[in-house]
Amino acid sequence: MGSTFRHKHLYTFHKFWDVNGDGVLTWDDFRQLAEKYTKIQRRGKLDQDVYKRWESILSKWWDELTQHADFNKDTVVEFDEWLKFFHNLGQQTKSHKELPDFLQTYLQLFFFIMDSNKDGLFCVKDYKKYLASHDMDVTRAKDCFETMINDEDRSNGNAMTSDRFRELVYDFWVSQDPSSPGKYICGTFDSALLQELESMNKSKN
Ligand SMILES: [Ca+2]
Ligand SMILES: [Ca+2]
Ligand SMILES: [Ca+2]
Repeated sequence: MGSTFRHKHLYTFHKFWDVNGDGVLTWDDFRQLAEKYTKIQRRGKLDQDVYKRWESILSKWWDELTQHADFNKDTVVEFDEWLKFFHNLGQQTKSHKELPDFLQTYLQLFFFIMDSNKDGLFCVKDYKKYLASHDMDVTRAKDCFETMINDEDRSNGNAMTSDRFRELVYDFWVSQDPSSPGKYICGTFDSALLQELESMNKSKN
């Protein structure tokens, strides 16, 4: 199911959540995400009260994700289930405003993290910092960023508002079009190796 294009870019996103790197999503990944967000919020410290709050948020996200994406009900979200989940979202929703709650909350947090200088806009400098911190090809940053901006972004000094950013991530998640405007929003994904992706896509059953 789906094209190589979708495999590649949804794999990029899958890696964000597959924190323990075993190729599937489980509660352990979400628990580690709670730790990661605690450290971001507390500047490196694993403050227990803050962690408990994140753990409770992430536990809701995990419940919602498994409800929508764990098709064979084994409490593991395999990569092929992940592809099917986004395929279904593309058919059932028209915009980011119709996404399940946990993805809407995630988009707010994602924008907050991406906007590294916290001026409320996502610009090419923020994009470069993000690519560098994820070991992605920074040399293509300017070109890739330019393919994503529209007239509204140009009137904001070539930068995206939170709403525009969410629109593009939504497009990235659900579009079947290889030249869709949001395809580079999570990075210069097309430097990844196809073989690596194909091995990810094998069912773990
Ligand atoms: Ca995992
Ligand atoms: Ca499953
Ligand atoms: Ca910014």
